[in-house]
Amino acid sequence: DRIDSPATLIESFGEKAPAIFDKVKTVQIVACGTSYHAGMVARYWLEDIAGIPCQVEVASEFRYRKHVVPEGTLFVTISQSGETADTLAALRDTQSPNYVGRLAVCNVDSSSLVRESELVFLTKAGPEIGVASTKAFTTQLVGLLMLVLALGRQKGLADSEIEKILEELRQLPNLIEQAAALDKPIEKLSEAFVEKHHALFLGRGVQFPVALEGALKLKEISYIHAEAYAAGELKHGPLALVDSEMPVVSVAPNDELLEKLKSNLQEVRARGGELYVFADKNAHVKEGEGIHVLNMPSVPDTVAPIVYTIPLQLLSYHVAVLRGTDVDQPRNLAKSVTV
Ligand code: F1P
Repeated sequence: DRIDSPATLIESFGEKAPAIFDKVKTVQIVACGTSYHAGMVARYWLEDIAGIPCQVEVASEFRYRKHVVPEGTLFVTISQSGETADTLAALRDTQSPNYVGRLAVCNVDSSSLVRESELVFLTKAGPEIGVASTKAFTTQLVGLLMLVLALGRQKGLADSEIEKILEELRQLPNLIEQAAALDKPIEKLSEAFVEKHHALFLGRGVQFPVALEGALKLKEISYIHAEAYAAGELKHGPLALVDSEMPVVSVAPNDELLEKLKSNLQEVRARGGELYVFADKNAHVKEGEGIHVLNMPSVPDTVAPIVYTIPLQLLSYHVAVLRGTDVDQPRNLAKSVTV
C-alpha cells in the first residue's frame, strides 16, 4: 500500500529523508544473519540501479574494527527485531561527521534501533513467530529496493525507470503466490534431503545472497550443513566437495547470467552431483538424469531475488518437518540476540 509514485517514495523514510538523502554519496549497510543477506542484495541494487557505491558488512565484525568513513555516508542498519546487540553497537559507534544520517530498516516500531535512528523504514511484516526470519527478509528487500529508488531519484534516476520498477513491485503479491503454489512439488523434492549431511547452494549475481539465505535457512531449521557459493567460485575450490551425496540447489532466473550459470551446473553434473534447480519456465533448464527442475514463473529481473527466496524457504521448511526438528524454535538459537 506504500508503493505509490516516484514523487512520494521518499516520504516512506520519514520527514528528515529529503535533506539527508540529498547529501548521500555512499552507503554503508550493517546487519546480522538473514538481515545481512538482505543488505547484500541491496548492494547489487544500489550500485546497478542507482549508481551509488555501497559497502555491506556483518555487524559482529564491523563494530570491532576501525573504519575509514567516506564523506557523505548514509549508515543503514537492517534488523527484524531492532534489538540485535551487534547491530545496535555498530549504530552507537557512528560519531564520524562523515555520516550524513542513520537509517533503520526494521520490523519492530518500539525497538532500540528505531528509537536511535533518524530515518526509519518499518517493514510491517507482522510478528515473526519462528526464530528463523522469513517474511522479515522479503519485506526488508522491498523496503531496501524502495530506498534504492528514492536515493536513485535524488541522483537523477529517471522517473520512468523508477516507475518501471515500482510496477514490478506491484506484481509481487501475484508472483509470490505463484512461487508459493510450488509447495507440493517442493515437499516431494524435500524427501531427497532428509538423509543428507551436506548441501550446496549456488547463485550468480544478485541471486548469490539468495543462495546464502537458502543455505542459512536449511542450517537453522533442519541442522543440515549447507554452504552457498557464487556459482563462478565453484572451480576455485568447492567443486572438490561435489559427489553423488552432495545435493546442489540452484536458482536460475532468466537473466543475463543464465548461460554462465548453466555451464556451472554442467560442471556439477559432470562430477556426479545431484542438481535441484528452481528455474524460470523460459530458461530451458532441462530435466534429466540427476537434474531435477522446478519451474518458476517468469519474473522481472529486479524483483527476482524476492520471488526466488520463497521456494528456498519452503524447501528448508519441508526438510525440517520431515527430519522432525522444531521449525519454530531451532536448538541453540534465539529470536533476538541481545548479548
Ligand atoms: C538477526 C538474526 C536473524 C536470525 C536469528 C538470529 O536478527 O541473525 O537473522 O534469523 O533470529 O538473529 P535481526 O537483527 O534481524 O533481528
